[in-house]
Amino acid sequence: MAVREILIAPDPRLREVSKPVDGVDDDLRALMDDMLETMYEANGIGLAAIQVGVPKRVIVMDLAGEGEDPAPRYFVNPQILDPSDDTGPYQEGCLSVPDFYDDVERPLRCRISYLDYDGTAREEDAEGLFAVCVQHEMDHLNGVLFVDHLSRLKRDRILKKLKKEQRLAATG
Ligand code: QAP
Ligand code: CO
Repeated sequence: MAVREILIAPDPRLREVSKPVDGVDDDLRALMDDMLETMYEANGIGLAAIQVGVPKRVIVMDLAGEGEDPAPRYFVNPQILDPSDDTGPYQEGCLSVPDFYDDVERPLRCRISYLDYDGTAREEDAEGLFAVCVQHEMDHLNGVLFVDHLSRLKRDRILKKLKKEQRLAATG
């Protein structure tokens, strides 16, 4: 396993639409292992493959609270089925948008289908933080960031600040 570099917005690669995966093999499991290690090292709860520069429809997640046992989860070719009509706000962040957080309104519940770490097809109901996280990560697979759900003014401000930070970091 290895920690990979997380792409930071406005990196154009984060706008790519990720491609479905043929099936789950050892190479894909190695990618998922790296993604999980990268996510843990950055103190995240969810990570999409494109955030480490790999445009595949793969997500890892761990929603265990502090002091709880790790609960890694893997979603390959995930799909959202019948999102609820009722929506609610949740204060989101993103490892690719470091140190910015804001409320995003999304369906409160949905059903998801996906392949798991073994390649087994699964379906389950999502609500609460799980539903928020799945939808946030699914957005990444379509090149969408949580800041795209904010006003244009807020989004532009955040992306501009991130760009400037990276320019300053690069030039020392
Ligand atoms: C997406 O986000 C998410 O800025 C996952 O300094 C967020 O793991 C789903 C993080 C909220 C549901 C609710 C962000 C860590 C982690 C930061 C993350 C930071 C350190 C974000
Ligand atoms: Co994110």
